[in-house]
Amino acid sequence: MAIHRSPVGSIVLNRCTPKSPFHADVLAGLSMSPKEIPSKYFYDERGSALFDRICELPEYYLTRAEFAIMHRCVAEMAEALGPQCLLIEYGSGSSVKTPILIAALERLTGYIPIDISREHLYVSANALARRFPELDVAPICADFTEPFELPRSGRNNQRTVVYFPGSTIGNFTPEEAVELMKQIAQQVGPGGALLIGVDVRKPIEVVETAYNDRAGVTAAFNLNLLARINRELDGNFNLGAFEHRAFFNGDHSRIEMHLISKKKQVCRIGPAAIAFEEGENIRTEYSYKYRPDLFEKLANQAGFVVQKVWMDEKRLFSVQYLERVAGDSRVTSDE
Ligand code: AVI
Repeated sequence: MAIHRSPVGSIVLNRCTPKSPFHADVLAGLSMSPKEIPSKYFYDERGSALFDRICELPEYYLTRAEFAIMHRCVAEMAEALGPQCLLIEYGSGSSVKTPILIAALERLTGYIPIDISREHLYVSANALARRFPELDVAPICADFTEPFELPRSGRNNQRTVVYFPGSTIGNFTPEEAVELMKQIAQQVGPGGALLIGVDVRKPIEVVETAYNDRAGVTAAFNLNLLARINRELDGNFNLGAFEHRAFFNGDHSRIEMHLISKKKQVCRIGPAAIAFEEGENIRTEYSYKYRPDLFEKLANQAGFVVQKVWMDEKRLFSVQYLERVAGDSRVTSDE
């Protein structure tokens, strides 16, 4: 790559050939104005461990509310899914909610957890295989936002179901969420379904507190992105010169997480130099909070029909059961 200035003039790529998708995406994101880094890069080993800690924080209502729904409503979920499903889990991480579902499903034909973090994936897949010795567990280390191959299943599946808990769908823009659900619709095929965790719009104080915990774990999770760039991409970011900021953007119904430069500075990633003004931000995450009727519109655009919505008692979170519209021309093109 030739030496050049980016259109916004804040990054100089000096004979810098990206070594990996992470490297390419970071350089591309930091050459934009405003700067951004895709949130999927939070989840290296340390980031995944920090996320597990976030899930246990008193302020982070999402995990507890989703657990409560799973415990209370799993029998209804199992009835909706029916017997002999093949279960595919998107972004399985520590797979902590999955055993509740697996234990309730009748004659499950297989379980395919998919995650970007290899270590995390294999540890949790092994634990599940030990806990359910009869179950065929076939983990796939992949970025589920990119095309990936599913193993051929010789079993007699009645239905393929993608389980996508945790409200990770909220980390995509509504347009991206529709595209991702279209991909899922294609993967599950005719008669297939999606069981998905979706965070719900709620008073701003509750949601902002969840992303600004007192113990600073979310801040450490956010700053770990810069530490990861230092570790993996030969970066020299001074973590003390950036701060975590998270706020609710009501117009878009989303939490926005940013890293703010505390001063004017130039940081390096290998030979590339990235200039920051004081107060300049890097957007690191969106987390959309949906009114159920608005999420239903997205599901319909992707070729799904919402059959059932379960919520916790405080109506903080939802788990939704979506069935693929039979013969939907939007998702059947290459089947
Ligand atoms: C994984 N995802 C649903 C989390 C969320 O709440 O959007 C990631 C997270 N970011 C900060 N805290 C948790």
